Amino acid sequence: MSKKNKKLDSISQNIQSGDQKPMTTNQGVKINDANNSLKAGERGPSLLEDFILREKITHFDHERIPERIVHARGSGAHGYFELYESQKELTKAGFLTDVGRKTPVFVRFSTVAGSKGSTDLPRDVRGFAVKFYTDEGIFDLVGNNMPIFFIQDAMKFPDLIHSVKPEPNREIPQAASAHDTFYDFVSHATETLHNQIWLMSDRAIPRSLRMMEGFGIHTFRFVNEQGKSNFVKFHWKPLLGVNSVSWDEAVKISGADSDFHRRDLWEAIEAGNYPQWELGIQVIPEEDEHKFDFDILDATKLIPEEMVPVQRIGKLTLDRNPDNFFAETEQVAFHPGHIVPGIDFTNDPLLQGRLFSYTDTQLSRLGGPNFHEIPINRPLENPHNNQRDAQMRMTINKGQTAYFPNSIGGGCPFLSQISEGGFSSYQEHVSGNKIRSRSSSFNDHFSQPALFYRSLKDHEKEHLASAYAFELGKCTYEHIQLRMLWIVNKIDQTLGQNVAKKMGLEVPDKIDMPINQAIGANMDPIAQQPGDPLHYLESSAALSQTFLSSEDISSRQIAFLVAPGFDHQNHMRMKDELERQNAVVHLIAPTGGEITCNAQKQHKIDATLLTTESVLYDALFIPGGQQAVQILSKQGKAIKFINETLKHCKAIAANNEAESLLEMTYVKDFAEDQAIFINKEPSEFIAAIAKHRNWKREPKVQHIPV
Ligand code: HDE
Repeated sequence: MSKKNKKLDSISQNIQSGDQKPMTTNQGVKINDANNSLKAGERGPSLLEDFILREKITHFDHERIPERIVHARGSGAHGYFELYESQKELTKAGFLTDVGRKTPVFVRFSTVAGSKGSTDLPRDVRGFAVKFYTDEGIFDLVGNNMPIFFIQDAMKFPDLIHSVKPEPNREIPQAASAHDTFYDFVSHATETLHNQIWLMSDRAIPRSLRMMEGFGIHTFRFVNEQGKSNFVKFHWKPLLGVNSVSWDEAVKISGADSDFHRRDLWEAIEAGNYPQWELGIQVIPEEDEHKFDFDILDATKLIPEEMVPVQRIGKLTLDRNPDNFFAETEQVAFHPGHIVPGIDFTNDPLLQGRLFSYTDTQLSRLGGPNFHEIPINRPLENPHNNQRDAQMRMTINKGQTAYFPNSIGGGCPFLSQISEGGFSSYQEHVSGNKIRSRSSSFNDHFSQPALFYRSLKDHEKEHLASAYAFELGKCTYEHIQLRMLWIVNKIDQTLGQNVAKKMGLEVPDKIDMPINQAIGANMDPIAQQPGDPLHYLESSAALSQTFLSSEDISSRQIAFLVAPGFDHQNHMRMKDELERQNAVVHLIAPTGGEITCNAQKQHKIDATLLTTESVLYDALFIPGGQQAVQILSKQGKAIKFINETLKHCKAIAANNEAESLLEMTYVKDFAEDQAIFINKEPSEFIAAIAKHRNWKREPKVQHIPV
């Protein structure tokens, strides 16, 4: 399949390879010796005139640029978006009306709090930023994998981020919300609770970047050709379903392979297992703006899919890895303010603040106002206007004029009528006093966190309570722990009691907020919830991640535990079946290189018990073979591998002699388990892999000591 698209064509002129080329200086002079500096005598001092050394070292000295203030750790990929059906009743945006158009995209996924080199598996929100290179200019949908945000007003963003980032005195902890300053802030600013409870859920530790939803979060506007506007919320629905790892796995993955998500995305695309999402929209007619029990301009609220269904209107496919991480993934500059005709903003005060921040931050991160000229940031058509000069200007603008209107330049570049695609802002009627305040319609901080909790399945609720107990258990100030317990209990009493029990604390009857007066309006959790949480919906199925599942096992990583003499027939039968469905089989043995099976054939080992861990795999198969089983049964790491796979509720299959190996593990106590298969058909194992985990096993494996 051709991976060419208009954007890739446009950046191809900047792609370079040194293949078959002589090495040169940046000034184009061929280099004869790149190993030694110029010296006065072989053992003498180096000479300042060595322009080759000076140039090389100078460039190296300046290789780093500031990492993003937030979302520093990220992974990107190219792809395209295709529309199912014209949305022209709603919007005039070309990429949403022109069926058959393939719009190039670049997507960057990220964690939020950690530094650029931090682990892929912290408990954190994930960024999901999509740059559409449309024929009408760039549209960026800069969203997250959770449908709501922590705060309602941009004014509080630096406080939120300062509280979650490493504490400033010791720069500890890295990429973790489990510390005092975060919970000190959260327990004062209860508007954060909704995003905070999502952060405690499994959504915060995805199995793969390819298996998470994305959300535009804010309410945006669609505007059609007739100038009619509707409110809209954007969703991305992954075709691989939504899946997570357990917290125990996340902790271990961070040690075993801290690039786990980055590698997973890269390898899936290289293998042709292209990740896909459907673009969903929730449309709210303007007349319905005030019909909800919450304010649709409040970014801490979602609109349950039961109230406004999500219509799937198109598909995103990621089919190409970047050529160069820095040039593309690091230098890409997203901005919620990059919109095209047919899309517009609302007065969400968080969105309004973001509209300022994203250009501003690039000025220091990318070094000046010409960052739009960097290949990954260029729109499909070259921009034409009278902006000029500044650092690193690439464009050579011809002509005598750099102002508008002009006659010397023939009036060019000229303006476009709205009918010719000229952007014109939606003419929303606005009136009001100039006031630094927040609308009381934003006040309910507890109803939606409670709805979220009520909507989860039992195993998700239990994970969530453990996450709270872990995070609060890492806080060292008891008054912060107690304040949080009181708040969590106010969200839902069964949750509050469960967390308190896990922590060995009691939920307090009341909390002291002695500094209320000093912290100002909107910061008193007691005042912020008028009455009890509202029950406008008992539960919303779409809030549980079990809502989106998939039968597709492509790119799932399956560990085959083997040793010399392993059973060839069982191995091949399972391998063929898994690979037919595009799953990835890894042979893991006590030692590397090649080993011989019981059919005297040689097999290349992908990883050894030393170089890999069970947490990097989705399921385990042991093909048997008498000699192999004997060898494996003497390897403590093999036993641990099996027990850990069991503990993490993954599917396990084994044949013949391997049963005696399983007898040495806790698997022997799980004869009735729905995801354990001894001498069964590969199809049964595969069906269990597609279910991701057998969560029913979870309460029964707590005693397993791995
Ligand atoms: Fe961001 N955010 N943000 N944010 N954000 C940045 O921009 C900011 C917010 C999001 O892969 C920064 O280029 C403010 C919500 C993503 O490059 C910065 C506020 C949502 C990314 C910034 C928010 C996001 C960013 C850092 C509150 C979900 C990574 C570097 C008013 C809808 C994009 C940069 C990428 C990045 C500011 C709130 C998502 C500093 C001030 C809400 C996915 O400009």
